[in-house]
Amino acid sequence: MSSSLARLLQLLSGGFSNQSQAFDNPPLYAHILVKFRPLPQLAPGSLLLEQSYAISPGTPYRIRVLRAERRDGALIIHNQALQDEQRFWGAIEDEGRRRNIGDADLMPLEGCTYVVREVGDGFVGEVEPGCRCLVERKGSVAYLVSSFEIDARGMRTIDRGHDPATHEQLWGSLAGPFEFERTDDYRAELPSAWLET
Ligand code: CYC
Repeated sequence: MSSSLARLLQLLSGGFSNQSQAFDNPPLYAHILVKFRPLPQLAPGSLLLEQSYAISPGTPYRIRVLRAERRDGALIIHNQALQDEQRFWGAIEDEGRRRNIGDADLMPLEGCTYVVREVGDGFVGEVEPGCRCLVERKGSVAYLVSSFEIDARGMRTIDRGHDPATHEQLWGSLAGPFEFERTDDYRAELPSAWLET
């Protein structure tokens, strides 16, 4: 029997694409690629996240280091940006460059931790309460309301930005979640020690 943290790490460690959704619903959904890959040299539960538009996989729009852990019986995923992140473009496909990512490169994104719970045979995560995950888009600051669901088949995500004063939605999907199918499986790269806790 593996722990829920181990199962979350195993489900996350993969590649995902919403190709079918994007092809069926242009222009509502861009075609996006998401990959999560273990970073064994960092603290247990650390995964490199890369998100890119399928039309330009070499210039990802978001690179982060996530760290999943159990805290007070609950599962959470910390979100960290990378100093000078362009240094790590392409690292998702290059083990040598992934290994160069060190603790000194990480910048915690306060307020942007996901709180995750087990639902059915998968997990659901939502940005922590408090409206503290502040992001800027086109010159306006918004707080992020984001959730994801993951299971053996794939992942569904929804990101929205809201005005910190009025709580009005400023941007984000009106049409519903991005629906990703699993394209790659990187669970074999998880250190066995991470799965024993
Ligand atoms: C921002 N999207 C964010 C942020 C998070 C996520 C955490 C704010 C903090 C950050 O930049 O890291 C979402 N991060 C995730 C999700 C996971 C994760 C779901 C999986 C566990 O690790 N985002 C998209 C679509 C588009 C979108 C292409 C749909 C509307 O993937 C928009 N997300 C979007 C925008 C921002 C954002 C516009 C804020 C500004 C920016 O980053 O450009």
